[in-house]
Amino acid sequence: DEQKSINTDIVTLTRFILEEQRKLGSRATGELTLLLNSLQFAFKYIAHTIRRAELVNLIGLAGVQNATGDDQKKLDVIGDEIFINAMKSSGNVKLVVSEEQEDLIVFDTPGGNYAVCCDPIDGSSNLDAGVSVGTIFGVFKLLPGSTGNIKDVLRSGTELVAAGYTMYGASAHLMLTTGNGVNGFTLDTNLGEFILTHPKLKIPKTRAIYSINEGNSHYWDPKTVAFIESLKKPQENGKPYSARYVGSMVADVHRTLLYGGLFAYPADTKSKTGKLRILYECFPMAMLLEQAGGRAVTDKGERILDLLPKKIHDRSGIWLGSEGEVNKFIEATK
Ligand code: P6P
Repeated sequence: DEQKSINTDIVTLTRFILEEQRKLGSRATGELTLLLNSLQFAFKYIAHTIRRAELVNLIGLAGVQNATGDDQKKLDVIGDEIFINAMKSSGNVKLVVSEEQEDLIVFDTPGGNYAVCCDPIDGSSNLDAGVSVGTIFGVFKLLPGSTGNIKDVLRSGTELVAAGYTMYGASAHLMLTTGNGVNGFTLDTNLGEFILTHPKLKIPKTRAIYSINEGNSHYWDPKTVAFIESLKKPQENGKPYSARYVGSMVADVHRTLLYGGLFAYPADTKSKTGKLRILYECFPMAMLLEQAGGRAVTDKGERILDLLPKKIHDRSGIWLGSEGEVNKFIEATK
């Protein structure tokens, strides 16, 4: 009956982060805990703003272009401002790299030992169609003795201390890793709390789903064309792969994390270095996938997290998902 189904011991994100901090014992300064709490406020406020967008007609072009030349939608600009203000007021963040900002932002407020890279509203081109979009983030600790400069973010993804995304769909889903596995939280709008709903999430080792924009196939490497074609043939079990592509990275990666499969945005003759940005799309998703037992590699099969970006908006081709599916790609195209 109703009584039995009520969980009287829910784990909120706040409680979860504090429990994680306690596990670290004296090594934990509590700073990352405070930073994650500022991040969760930003996600709650962006979720709230996106929900209202349809109502208060915020949707539509803001008439400006962002650093990477995408048409900027009003919500892109608002999401970016919400995020930057939440990071600045946290007192823990020294610098921010945002898809929406050409240069990195160094806060003049004293203190702050972290650098946050983010795409405030990834997939925003789908907003008007009500498709799920999301905020993707990666957190670096400043280099020893640094007061905050570009060297704190032009580094290997293996140095990230936290990464994840919040997908704004029917509910807001936050998938987070601090290097100790992946945990998923769902925003309860009545409580205003993210609740732990996917503890210790692991991606299935294989799944016959591939997720790629086949509209680019004319520009792909021939080996990529042959590999994707091979997935369309009946496999050992007599069935071909299913194709699933939303066109919003957060939505495509979220489905891949939960169901398994292979997501890819390869570099090609049209986008020679790929489309997705290393610092705030490839690195965070690669850390999440590896922490969930999956893989994330470049078109040549190298580990995404080992890349070293030279500029803050550098891009890379990316293949991520179930270990078995990424291995299949590497085997077929080496
Ligand atoms: P395409 C959205 O604009 C985005 O940056 C990612 O969220 C998404 O994976 C990709 O671009 C979609 O690109 O070329 O398939 O529309």
